[in-house]
Amino acid sequence: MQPRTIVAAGKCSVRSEVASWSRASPTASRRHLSSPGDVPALCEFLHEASSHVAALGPDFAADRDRLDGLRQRLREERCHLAVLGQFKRGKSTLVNALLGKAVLPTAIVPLTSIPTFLRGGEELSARVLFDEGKPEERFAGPDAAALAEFLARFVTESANPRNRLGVRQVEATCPAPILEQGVALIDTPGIGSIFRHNTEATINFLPQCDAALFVVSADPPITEVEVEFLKLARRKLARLFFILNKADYLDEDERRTAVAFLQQVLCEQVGFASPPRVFCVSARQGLAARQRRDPAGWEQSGMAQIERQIVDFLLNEKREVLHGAVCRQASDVLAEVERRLRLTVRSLNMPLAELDERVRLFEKSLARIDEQQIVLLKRVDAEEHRLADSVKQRAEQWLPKSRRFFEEVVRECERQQGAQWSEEPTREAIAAAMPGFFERAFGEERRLCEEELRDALLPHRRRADELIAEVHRLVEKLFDVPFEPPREEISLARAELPYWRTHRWKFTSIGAIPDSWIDQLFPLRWRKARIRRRVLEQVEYLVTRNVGDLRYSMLENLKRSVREFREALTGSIARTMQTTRRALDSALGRRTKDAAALAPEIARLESAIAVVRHLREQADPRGRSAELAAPSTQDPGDDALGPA
Ligand SMILES: Nc1nc2c(ncn2[C@@H]2O[C@H](COP(=O)(O)OP(=O)(O)OP(=O)(O)O)[C@@H](O)[C@H]2O)c(=O)[nH]1
Ligand SMILES: [Mg+2]
Repeated sequence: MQPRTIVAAGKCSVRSEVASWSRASPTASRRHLSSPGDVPALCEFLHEASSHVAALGPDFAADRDRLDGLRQRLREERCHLAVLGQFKRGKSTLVNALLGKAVLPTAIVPLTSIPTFLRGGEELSARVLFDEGKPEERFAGPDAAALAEFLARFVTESANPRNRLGVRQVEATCPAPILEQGVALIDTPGIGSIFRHNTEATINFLPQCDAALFVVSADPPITEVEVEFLKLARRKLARLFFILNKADYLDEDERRTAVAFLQQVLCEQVGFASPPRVFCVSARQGLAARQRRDPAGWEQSGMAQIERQIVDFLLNEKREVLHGAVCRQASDVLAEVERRLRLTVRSLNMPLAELDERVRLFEKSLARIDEQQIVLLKRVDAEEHRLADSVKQRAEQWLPKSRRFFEEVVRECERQQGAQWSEEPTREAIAAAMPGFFERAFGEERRLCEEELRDALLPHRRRADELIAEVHRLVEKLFDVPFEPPREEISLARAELPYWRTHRWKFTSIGAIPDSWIDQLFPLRWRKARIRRRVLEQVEYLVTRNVGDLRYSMLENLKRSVREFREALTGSIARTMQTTRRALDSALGRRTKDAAALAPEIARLESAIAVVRHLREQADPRGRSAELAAPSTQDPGDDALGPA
């Protein structure tokens, strides 16, 4: 799109320029931008702003990229909605119903063992990622049943017991209206089954979800495992909705009783202050209704309510927060553009000798800021070493903790089996407990590591902000261009996919048949001692390997987080320095022209400043752009552009 204002600048006055811009897009933008749900209007605004900024020349390419990045972020925004619950409550069926297609495997035995992440797409497809460099597996094709069959090979306990295939992540796309609206659905392994690591893995990835549907059913009523899980989930999830599934088994009276019972438990045992709303549905009937395109059946199944009330609510709520953040960031980018335009204008108007002198002073001070940046980066390096030591120390502590835990598992087996104590069931018990124990350890470690990292890096982030502010203050002092410190730090960074890892913790393997034969030849006490020695050797081996993996994962996470932090930090300081330098260079370059030749140049820049200010006011009508009068562009005609 050809930018309207700036290309034409220089041929007309600032007043007519800005006035014509205002006429071209009257109050419409203002009205749209103030409505948080209107993502298309905000996208259009960002596109327009980006075109204006791009037309200012290559020195503004990074600002244009930032505006384009915001637009991209807005477009890609998704609400991550997980479906949680005890095994066999109908979670996978509920996701299928919301999609209108049976793409996830379902069964009457505990099944889903690995989370599946579903996004919108033009056709059905899936991708399975593995640990240890194994090539990914892909599916594409129109057949939902074939996709379900493909997924069943990887995400089910029966086909991939204890994740022996080493699956790390499973993603699928599906052309479904709910996914196109911006919801991403995550089907999760059931909690409380005999596969305890499934429960722990689900708990570990809760912080990556925006909200969850917690699925229960009347038969059996909510269990102790669910209550315990909910106590945890409540702390980690901002939004939790309750679904009573399999309502088709119940008549009206039974439904009322089941809902009342569930609400009572949620208040008395989970700690809700007032009874949360419970949605009664039949996911199975809902899916069937969707498949035969029967809107009345869909409504009757109760699923329509979930779609309407929960999903719409979540999307709007999330959009509102994001809308505000994007507007403020767009306003900050435009403020920065405006600041540099002013700097160039100010420099063009300055006597040449004075300009040279000030640029020299500016460069001298920048060298000092550069040095401080190097000191800052050294401190971040030292912080990384300190944090890595702390991760290593904590990992060491997991060794005795896990030894104690598994020695107790061994003792418990011995107690239970008495004189019949044998090796094989003990190894099985260790194998069953190992992934769950380490999933929990992983969750605890990650939480601690994140807290420590945040506390450690915050002062350095502040110091970097101070250095950036110093560059701005320098410009303010030398060139009289006002500086506005950023109002708040808004992080829009969000992983496209939740970054959970499905770990493959090491567990027991081969039985020791020959040893157990020999054992029979010994008296009971000796036999037990032999078994104990062998299983404890095995415990030691497994515990050491798993703690090693835990430590490796944590150190890798730490390295990645610090690297990203360092890049963001140096990036923002360097950007501020470079762009300011370029604004000055550009002014110095133009100063070789004679004064008369500069007049249209200055008029063009002033007109651009007026346009950028106008854009800022739209992005952030209550922001401070309006308060900051622009001395060089102050023009009676600008009054029309005052704050809304
Ligand atoms: N009657 C009835 N049966 C249902 C309903 N929803 C699911 N089921 C059945 O319940 C069984 C379990 O369904 P799944 O969707 O596999 O349950 P899940 O919660 O994903 O199970 P896991 O993955 O093992 O945790 C299947 O036989 C489904 O057909 C429902 O609304 N009504
Ligand atoms: Mg399932």
